Amino acid sequence: MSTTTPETKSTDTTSLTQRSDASKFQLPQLLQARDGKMTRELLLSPGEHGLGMTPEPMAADTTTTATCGYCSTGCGLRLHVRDGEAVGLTPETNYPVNLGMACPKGWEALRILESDDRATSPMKRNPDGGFHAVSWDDALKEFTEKFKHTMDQHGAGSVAFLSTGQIPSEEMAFLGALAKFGMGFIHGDGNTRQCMATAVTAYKESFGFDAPPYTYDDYEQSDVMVFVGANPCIAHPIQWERVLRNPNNPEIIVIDPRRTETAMAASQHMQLTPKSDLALLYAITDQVIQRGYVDESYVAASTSGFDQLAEHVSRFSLDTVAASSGVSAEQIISVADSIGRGRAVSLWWTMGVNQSYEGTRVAQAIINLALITGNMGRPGTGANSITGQCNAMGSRLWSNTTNLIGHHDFASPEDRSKVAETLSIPVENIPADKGWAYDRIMEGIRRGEIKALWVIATNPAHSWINQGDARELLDQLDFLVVQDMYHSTETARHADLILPASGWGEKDGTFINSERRYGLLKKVRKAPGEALSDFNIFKAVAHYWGVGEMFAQWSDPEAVFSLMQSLSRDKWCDITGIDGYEQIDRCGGIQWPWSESAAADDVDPPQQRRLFEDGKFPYPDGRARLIVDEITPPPESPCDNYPTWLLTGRGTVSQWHTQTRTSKSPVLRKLYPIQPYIELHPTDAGDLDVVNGDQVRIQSRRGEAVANAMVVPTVSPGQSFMPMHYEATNQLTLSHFDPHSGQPSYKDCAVKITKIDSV
Ligand SMILES: Nc1nc2c(c(=O)[nH]1)N[C@H]1C(S)=C(S)[C@@H](COP(=O)(O)OP(=O)(O)OC[C@H]3O[C@@H](n4cnc5c(=O)[nH]c(N)nc54)[C@H](O)[C@@H]3O)O[C@H]1N2
Ligand SMILES: Nc1nc2c(c(=O)[nH]1)N[C@H]1C(S)=C(S)[C@@H](COP(=O)(O)OP(=O)(O)OC[C@H]3O[C@@H](n4cnc5c(=O)[nH]c(N)nc54)[C@H](O)[C@@H]3O)O[C@H]1N2
Ligand code: SF4
Ligand SMILES: [Mo]
Repeated sequence: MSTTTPETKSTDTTSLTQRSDASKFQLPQLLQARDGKMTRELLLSPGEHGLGMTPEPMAADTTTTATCGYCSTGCGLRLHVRDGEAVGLTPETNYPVNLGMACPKGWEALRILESDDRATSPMKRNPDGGFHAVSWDDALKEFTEKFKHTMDQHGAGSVAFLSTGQIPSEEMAFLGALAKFGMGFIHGDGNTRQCMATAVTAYKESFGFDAPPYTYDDYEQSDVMVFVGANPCIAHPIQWERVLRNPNNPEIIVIDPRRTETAMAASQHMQLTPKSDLALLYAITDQVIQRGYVDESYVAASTSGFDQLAEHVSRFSLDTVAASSGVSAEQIISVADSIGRGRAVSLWWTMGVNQSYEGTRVAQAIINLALITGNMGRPGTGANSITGQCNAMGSRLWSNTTNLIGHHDFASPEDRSKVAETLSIPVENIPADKGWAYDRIMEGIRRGEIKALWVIATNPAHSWINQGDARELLDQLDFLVVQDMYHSTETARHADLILPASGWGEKDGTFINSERRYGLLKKVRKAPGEALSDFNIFKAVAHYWGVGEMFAQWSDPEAVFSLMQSLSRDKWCDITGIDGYEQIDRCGGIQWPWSESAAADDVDPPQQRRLFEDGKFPYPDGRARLIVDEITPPPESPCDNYPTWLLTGRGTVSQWHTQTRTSKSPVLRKLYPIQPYIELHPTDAGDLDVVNGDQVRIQSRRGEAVANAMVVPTVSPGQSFMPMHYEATNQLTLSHFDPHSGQPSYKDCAVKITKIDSV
């Protein structure tokens, strides 16, 4: 299968995307001209074809607020609406998350909706490799026939979906329920496997529930903050602003192999050898214990496993760990003292931990430190995983991928009955098998077991680890459907069918941010051409598959929100007390949990709430588990042939992931290097005879890439760093995973760097 870029759209459709005045659109004529049978108007009118599609009304206000659709900070944005169409935005001053601030991505959120490569009609691959536009009717028939045929021939396990942390919870819930209960899929996962799976597994095992305990107010209430493998200056800039507002002159400790923007602002930077976190955290824990900082009454009342923990960490002597981690014994003691003496200590982690082949145990080492020092459930404390995408937390609760929808368990007959009853679907439609995670789906393709794949709002041909291999696997499929806002993504190039989706600003629903806050996104723009919200695409698929009736009550996003509320009843993530979207809007978002009983007095929820204030955890005995494990070496360390560590991650505030969105803004494009670059230490650059800006070749055992050298002292000698935003980066990375969470270990492999001599 070739990888040609889809052909450009007709002039008519291009002009559609560029016009800002909705009233001038002449959709019916345009679409009828291309397809006499089914226009978007028909598709959207409930009566026609029995589709029951939701009309997509425009907001009529002059201004309205919505939660940003990029990172998990979940800033509130005020949208300025003229003639039913948002024409500008400003950060919302009266929103408890961002208090009037936004980063450049947020400011530019509307601009990127207008772009020539927006997918404006379904597109089907031609036999010669190109694409041609087809009607929704043709596309949906093709979709249904191909998936049904594959399942008939090879069984329910031969198909899968891969989704995202970037669509609203209601759409995730719909997709997961439709695919697994309606269409009979067994396998489905999301890009949150690349991102949050480790934190989920760590919390579930340690607390008994996937429950990040904090609220952003904790950034302002701590007196000691420890950031492990997190660079919030770049990746969560408005959360970082909250740190800067802390009035306690907090001590900030950063554990990161690079001297990041965040590390530069820290009082202590532990610049450790990559992947030495577990030993380092155990040594710190041992010092905390030895130096008498354990909160014994908290440990006795709220935890189990302290004796094993103490015995285990006692094996991590200062000298050995100092030698292996490159962090001095004095600094280990000093950090232990800071954590031990702090009044309110919070520990935060992100991808430097989650994206590690032993990340689950590293996250749990962080959780252990918070627990044994009693830094939990009080203002300014917590073991706090910062999420990544705008709705990463939504996907954890609602995507129905390897967890049964609403934090239930596929393996549990009681959970299956509860879900079936709540959703009014036959219980036998709910598989008892939780299905495969992302890495296993990819391996399933390799073995020829997965033959058809539906990809929604993610771009694996760029973002999956060891990209060359991933692309080969995508080409091995009999049928690949890509549902995206843009037809030009790296993954769309491998597709057989492209379904055009509307994006943030063009649809309604809820996102859940890092501090468990449900926030609203709103439709303030018409999607271009025939693009439909993912919600309406799922509805149309349900109809064409013949299960429209099963989803009759899934009429619009708010109706699905109400189903989600029922599913959450009596769980830690209970949201039965929320009085619909209106209350979420009025209250500046609402954090879970907010149960009916909490709401009994008819009060609005307080704006800043944290979990575990009473020292009780979700396990039946109310105790958190202190979990430890053996250290394992990285599978690929630098050697003679590949002498340099390659670290990867976020490069600038203005770049988002695979750049399908951020590259569309002229303003953002000015704020980051367009060409791929690699950060090198001056000593290494000198050895390679490379100066800033020189082109270098980077080779790993998987592939090779070319990038400009950025010579900076922020990486250590022997280490290099490439942002993930460039296609080149994952051509180098090594497929390896955390065994507990299945999350890819993106940040450790070995490369060889050579100068490319200019001619
Ligand atoms: N501007 C921007 N913001 C974003 C995103 C974006 O694409 N662009 N993406 C969002 C998403 S989905 C996510 S998941 C978050 C990610 O947010 P972060 O996790 O903060 O960002 P990263 O740069 O991926 O990784 C953080 C740090 O881990 C360090 N690291 C690498 N190896 C190790 C190690 O062995 N140990 C330790 N301790 N640290 C290590 C890296 O040097 C890096 O500084 O950002 C979100 N915010
Ligand atoms: N080397 C390396 N690789 C990494 C990482 C790293 O640190 N290092 N980080 C990993 C992490 S944490 C993450 S989260 C992943 C992210 O990886 P991806 O999910 O592949 O990256 P995105 O560019 O966010 O892709 C989202 C896609 O959804 C589309 N889209 C946006 N909104 C909508 C919508 O509403 N509907 C539909 N249908 N489509 C939409 C966008 O156009 C885009 O194509 O990358 C991972 N890859
Ligand atoms: S910090 Fe995150 S949520 Fe806030 S404006 Fe920037 S991208 Fe949007
Ligand atoms: Mo992520």
